[in-house]
Amino acid sequence: MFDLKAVADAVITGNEAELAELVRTALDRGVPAKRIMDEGLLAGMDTVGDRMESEEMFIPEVLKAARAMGSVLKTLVPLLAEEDVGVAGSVLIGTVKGDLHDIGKNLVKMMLEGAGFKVFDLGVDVGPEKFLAEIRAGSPGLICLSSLLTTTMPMMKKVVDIISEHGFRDRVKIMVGGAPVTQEFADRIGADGFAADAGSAVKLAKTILGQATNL
Ligand code: B1M
Repeated sequence: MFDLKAVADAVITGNEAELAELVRTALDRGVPAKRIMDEGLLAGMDTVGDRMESEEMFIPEVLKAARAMGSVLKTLVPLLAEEDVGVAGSVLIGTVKGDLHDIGKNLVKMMLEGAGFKVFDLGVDVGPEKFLAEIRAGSPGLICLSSLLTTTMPMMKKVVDIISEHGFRDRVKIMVGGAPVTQEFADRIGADGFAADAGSAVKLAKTILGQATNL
């Protein structure tokens, strides 16, 4: 029986070397990657969020935790991703303007790649004009927007609006996600879908692009 609380604690303390070792050991002992992710990494990051809110942890410590978590995603994500899909389409992904959170966005990106999507990552703090320029330059079938702050959620609507205003709305599908985002919000801003986590993002992307391109 492997204690995943140790994994969560290594995220909380931002101990990268210990976290890598614990994740390796857990995998060696046959703990499923999904359990390591849910009960270890995400549980740890939830505690970080709570402590941030109650001002027991501050930005430098939160960043350390975020870096530690990011460092083991490369090991875990390929194990989480489904293997049975061919290339399903191309996706443009980014965290919207004003928002610098990228762990969840990176997780969604890696899971989509693992599922056979070609993903172009615009990074964080991406404005509506940048999304528009990239849609013009390439031909993504799907745009994935991430927002972790209630204050940056309205930026998602701006992205949807600029795409519509420039006549691209019927050519691209738009999915939104991030901790404060809901299905109701997605409907309200005219997005095509909402995904609560990286696994559902992959499923929804397949459905949406399947609908769009009859794959
Ligand atoms: Co920030 N932060 N932060 N932060 N931070 C939150 C989001 C917060 C909830 C913490 C809290 O107070 N409890 C709070 C937001 C409150 C609110 O808006 N209601 C907050 C705040 C206030 C802030 C600052 C304003 C703090 C300050 O400066 N005073 C500041 C803002 C900076 C900015 O962006 N402009 C800030 C800064 C930071 C750090 C830079 C220190 C760091 C980010 C580092 C990084 O990302 N590289 C950080 C962190 C780490 C967090 C918490 C602790 C963890 C976020 C995370 O990575 N979770 C977070 C608290 C929390 O969420 N519990 C918090 C793990 C990740 C795997 O989950 O991102 O939810 P998540 O992604 C999930 C799903 O949401 C979904 O799938 C992912 C995987 O399952 N998903 C998508 C995400 N994007 C998707 C896109 C899709 C589909 C699904 O496309 C279709």
